Amino acid sequence: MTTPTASDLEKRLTGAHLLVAHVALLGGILTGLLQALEHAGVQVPGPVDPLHAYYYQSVSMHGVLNVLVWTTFFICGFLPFLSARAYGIPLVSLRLGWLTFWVMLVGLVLAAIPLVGNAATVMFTFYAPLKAHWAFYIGLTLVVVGTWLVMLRLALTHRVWRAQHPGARTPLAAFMALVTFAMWTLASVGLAVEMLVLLIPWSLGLVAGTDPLLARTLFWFTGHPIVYFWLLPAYVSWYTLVPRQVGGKLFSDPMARASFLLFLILSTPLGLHHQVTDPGIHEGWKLFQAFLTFAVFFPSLLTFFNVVASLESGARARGGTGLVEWFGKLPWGDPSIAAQVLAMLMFCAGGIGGLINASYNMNLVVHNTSYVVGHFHATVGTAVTLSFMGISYWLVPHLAGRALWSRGLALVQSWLWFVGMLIFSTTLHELGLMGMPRRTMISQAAYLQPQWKALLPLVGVGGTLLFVSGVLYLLNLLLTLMVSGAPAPAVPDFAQAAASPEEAPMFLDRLRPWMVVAVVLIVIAYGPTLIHLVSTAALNAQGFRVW
Ligand code: HAS
Ligand code: CU
Repeated sequence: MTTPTASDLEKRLTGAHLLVAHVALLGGILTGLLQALEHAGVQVPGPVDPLHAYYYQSVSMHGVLNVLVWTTFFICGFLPFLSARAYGIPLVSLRLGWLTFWVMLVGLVLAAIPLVGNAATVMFTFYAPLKAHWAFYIGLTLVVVGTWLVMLRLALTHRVWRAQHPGARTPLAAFMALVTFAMWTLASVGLAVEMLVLLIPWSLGLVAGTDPLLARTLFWFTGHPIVYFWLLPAYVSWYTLVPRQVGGKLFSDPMARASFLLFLILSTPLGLHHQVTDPGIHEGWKLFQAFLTFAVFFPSLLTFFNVVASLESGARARGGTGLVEWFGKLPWGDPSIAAQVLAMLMFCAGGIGGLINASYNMNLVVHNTSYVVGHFHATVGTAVTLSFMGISYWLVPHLAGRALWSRGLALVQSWLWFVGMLIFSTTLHELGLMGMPRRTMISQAAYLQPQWKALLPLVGVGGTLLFVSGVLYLLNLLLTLMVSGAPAPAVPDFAQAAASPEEAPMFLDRLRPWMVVAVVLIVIAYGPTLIHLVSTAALNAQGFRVW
C-alpha cells in the first residue's frame, strides 16, 4: 500500500465537505418541490397531506439546507482546495482542517434535530420573536465558528507562502479566497452577537424576552454580506478557472483584484436595505445604505466586463467572430462551462432585479412579496448553485479519480435547471408585482386572487423541472463515484489564469489597509443606528411558536 500524499489527504477533506453539501442539497430540492406543488394548488389525497401539513416547516428546512448548508459546506471545501493548488503548497495543519469540519458537522447536526422535529420552524432568517429550540441557534453558531477556522487556516498558509515568496503577487485564486473569507469574517460578527447576546440566552430561558428590531438589525448586518459569501466563490471560478476552461485568458488581473477588494469594503455596510419597511430606524441611514447598495453594484459590473472579455478571448481563439456571434463558439459541449455560463446569464437578470429591490421607494412595492423569492432563486439559486454544479462536474471526478459518469446527462441537467428557473423565477417575479406575499401557504389563503391562481401552476411546473434537474445532477455524481470506470480527465490549471499576476500593483495585493477601510465604513453606516437600538433595547418580547 502506498502512503497517501499531502494532496490526497487534502482531497479527502474537500470530499467530506462536498458530501455534506450534497446531502443538504438533496433535502433542499425535496422540500422545494413540496412548496412549488403547494403553490400550484396540488392536493395529496389521504389522511395527511404533506404539502399543507408541513408547509412552514418545509420552507424553513428548504432555506436552511440550501442557502446555509449547501453553500457553506461547498465553499469551505472548494476554496481551501483551490488555494492549496494556487499557492502550490499544502495548506497548513490538516488537523486544523479536520477539526473545522467536525465543528461544522456537529453544529449542523445540532441545528438539524430541532429543525426536523418542528422545533425550529422559524425560516432561515429566524426573526425574533419567532423562537426556536436553543440547539438550533447553538448549532448554527458552531457552523459560523467553523468558517472562522477556515479563515485562520487560509491566513496561516498565506503567511507561510509569503515568507517563501517575499515581494511576489499572491496567486489570484488564493488572493480571492482570502478576501472572500476576510469579508465574511468581518460580516459574520453581527450574527455572532445576535446569537450570543440575544437568541441563545433567550432560548435557554436565561432572559425573559428579546428585542425583535435589534435582533433583525444584527441579522441583516450579516444577512446581506452572506449573499456575497455565496457569490464570490462562484466569481473565483468565473475569474480564475473558466477563462482557462474556454481556452482563453483572464482579461485583467488587477481589475479582478480591485473588484474583490471593493466587495471587501462594500459588502457589509448596507444590510438596512432589507429593513426599509422596519419602523424605529431613521430614514436617513436607510437612504445612506441604499446608496451604498448601488455602490456594491459596481464590482459586479467590473466582473461582468472582465468575465465577458475573458470568455470572448477564448471563443475567438476557437474561431469565433462577430460582435455577439462568438458567444456560440464557447465550448457548450462541456457541462462545466455550459452550467457556469448559463448561471452567468441568469445572474444578469437576477442582478438587475436586485437594483429594483434596492431602490428605496420601489422596495415598498416588492418587499415581502414573491418578487424577492424570484430574485434570490436567480441569484443564489442559479448564479451560485448552477455555478457550483458546473464546478462539481470537474471537481468531483478529480477528487474521485474517475471520469464523470455522463457528460450528456450533465448537459441536459444544466439546461433543465436554466429553463426550469426561467419559468419559476420569472413567474414569481410577476406574481410579486401583482402583490402576492412570500412565505405563505398561498393555496389556502382566503385572499387568493384569481389572477395569481392563473399563474401559480407555472410555479409548480418550474419547481418540478428544477427538482428533476437536481435529481439528475446528484445521480450523475453518485454514479461517477460508484460505477464510472474511466480515469478522470485533466483538471483546469489552478495557478493563475491571468497573463501575469505581476501586473497587479502592490496596493491591490494587500488586505490589511482595506480591512481598515471596511471597518470604518461599517462604523459610519451602522454606528448611530446600533447605538440607538442598543440604548433603547427593551428585552420584553415573548417568544412565539406559530406552527
Ligand atoms: Fe439580493 C434580497 C439587492 C445580489 C440574494 N437577495 C435578497 C434575498 C436573498 C438575496 C437571498 O436592496 C432575500 C433575503 C430574505 O430572505 O429576505 N441583491 C441586491 C442587489 C444585488 C443583489 C443590489 N442578492 C444578490 C446576490 C444574492 C442575493 C448575488 C445571492 C447570491 N437583494 C437586494 C435587496 C433585497 C435583496 C434590496 C431586499 C428585498 C426585500 O425587500 O426583502 C447586486 O449585488 C446585484 C449585482 C449584480 C449584477 C449582475 C452582473 C452580472 C454578472 C454576470 C456576468 C455575465 C456573463 C455572461 C459573463 C449587476 C457579473 C453574459 C454574457 C453576455 C455576452 C451577455
Ligand atoms: Cu441584501
